[in-house]
Amino acid sequence: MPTVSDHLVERLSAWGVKRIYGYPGDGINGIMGALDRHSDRVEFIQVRHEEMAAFNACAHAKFTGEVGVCLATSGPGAIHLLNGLYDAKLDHQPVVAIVGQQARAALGGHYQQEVDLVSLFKDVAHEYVHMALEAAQIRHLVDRSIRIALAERTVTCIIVPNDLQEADAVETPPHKHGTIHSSIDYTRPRVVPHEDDLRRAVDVLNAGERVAMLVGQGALHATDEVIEVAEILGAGVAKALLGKAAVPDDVPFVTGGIGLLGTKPSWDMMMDCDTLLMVGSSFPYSEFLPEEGQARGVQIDIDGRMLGIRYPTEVNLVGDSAETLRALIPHLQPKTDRSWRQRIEDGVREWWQILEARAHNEADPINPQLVFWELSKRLPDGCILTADSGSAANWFARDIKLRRGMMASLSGTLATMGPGVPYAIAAKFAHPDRVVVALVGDGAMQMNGMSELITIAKYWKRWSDPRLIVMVLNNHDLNQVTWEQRAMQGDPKFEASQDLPDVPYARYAELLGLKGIRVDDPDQVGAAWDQALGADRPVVLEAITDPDVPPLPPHISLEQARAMLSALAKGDVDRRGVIRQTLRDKVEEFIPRR
Ligand SMILES: Cc1ncc(C[n+]2csc(CCOP(=O)(O)OP(=O)(O)O)c2C)c(N)n1
Ligand SMILES: [Mg+2]
Repeated sequence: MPTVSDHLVERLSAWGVKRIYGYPGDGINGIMGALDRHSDRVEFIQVRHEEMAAFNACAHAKFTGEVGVCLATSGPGAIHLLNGLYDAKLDHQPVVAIVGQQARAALGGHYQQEVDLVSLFKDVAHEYVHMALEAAQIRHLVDRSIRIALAERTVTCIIVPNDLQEADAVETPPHKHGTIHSSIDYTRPRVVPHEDDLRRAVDVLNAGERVAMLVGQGALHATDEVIEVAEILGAGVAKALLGKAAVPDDVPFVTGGIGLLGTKPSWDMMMDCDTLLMVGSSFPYSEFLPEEGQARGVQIDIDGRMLGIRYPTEVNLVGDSAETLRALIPHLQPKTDRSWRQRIEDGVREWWQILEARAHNEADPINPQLVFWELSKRLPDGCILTADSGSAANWFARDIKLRRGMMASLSGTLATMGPGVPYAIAAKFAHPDRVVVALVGDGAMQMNGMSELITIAKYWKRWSDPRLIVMVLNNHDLNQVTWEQRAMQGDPKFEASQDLPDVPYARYAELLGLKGIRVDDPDQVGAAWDQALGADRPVVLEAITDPDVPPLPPHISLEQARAMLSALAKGDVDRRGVIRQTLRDKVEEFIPRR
């Protein structure tokens, strides 16, 4: 007789779920038993911490478009999931969390590990969180949790008490009053605005003389359409972080990132445009967008809730980005005056030269930008990149030139530390034939990455191409925040909070049976990447980098410059190095170039 847990696993499998990331506990022993019995259909991947399982599930969704599934025990395991689930929710990824609970008869009895899980998950999984009380619920709880996660691109949760997990399955509820008869199958709709609304957008876009496009993760599948529209409109294309792979960085009118991690050509374009076309992006920082009234705006988003909240756009279109752009294209008039476009392309060309020069500025010992610059030149076709929150996200955003067919992601909206390595692991499971590179700081490595190296060591032999490179920026500093404190608060570096203990990451990797490469000489950075990319197993590439190289916004405001000077005046411990590096990088922008 199949149990409720067998039924649960079979139903997940029938939905196409092939892999579940999780960690065991007595709240889910029944489900673990069923996963063992069905291991030919659904693979269980054991991680070190439930937060990682949630990051894995989020990354699975990001890199496959499928629903990601994670599993945790009641109480502590469920609580551990939360940060990863919020990462998925905020980045609009379909993730289903399955968690155990104490036995039904014990609930309400201050029982061991009894946590009010429906309330706990009520925010992160507000679209759908339910606890099963009856075997007959399992079928529709699975069906609805997956369908709602996919349809709303969000996190859902089902809670299964441990005694129910072992009860006899009810695969088909009785045909009577008070039962639910659900089914599998979900297809994404084709969402295109009405013709009248497309027309209104066309009028705005055709009237503009200096069009700027901003694309985000909603445009990841609309590469050709974005490029074609930009060609017709003579526009430049800036990219929000999650949309970095939407348009290749080698396209001459792609201005790159926007915002604190962005580029000067994106900044210049936003400051001078008269028309803004936003596609699949909810980039939050208004100071990097045109001032209200400067530009007429059109926004396209699949989710009506995300429209008209970043810039007072005049035409807000609910639609799939590729479909909607395709519908607009026949009505757009080619801009004959190409001077705006020319200005953008000139700015982009010059910016890449500045980045190259900045990457080659001397530092002590290695300039972190050089590490990214050297990787960028060597990226294998079809590789997948992940980055962690920290200065790595800056250099990833700016210095890496993604080409067509590559994928890249990070925690875009929650901007949490710690997903770099677990994202990379999920990328390897989803695409074992592709090279995956995680770009993480030493803080993130100490927080999550080091323990997840154990997961890599456990599983890497299953991957057809074993190459997974974890690059650690070993700067002994929580550098991104150290710089924020300088530039925003005008505070000097607070060593008690910012300094990180030194850890031999490469040697630790070797201890685990992985390859470890440590580089502290700028002349060896390229060779280190070659070695890592040629390895026969996963690699930790530890780069000893200089914390005094500023991950500065493309355009420092006067206030930020003042704040920084005051931080330095208050006796910043790294003062000399900071001034030297800031000046070096700034000077690069003013050197005239061919
Ligand atoms: C979970 C979490 N805690 C704290 C932060 C704030 N934070 C953002 S970046 C950062 C520093 C990261 O340091 P590290 O990983 O060493 O990278 P670095 O900036 O030094 O390259 C911190 C503390 C965060 N985003 N997420
Ligand atoms: Mg660091």
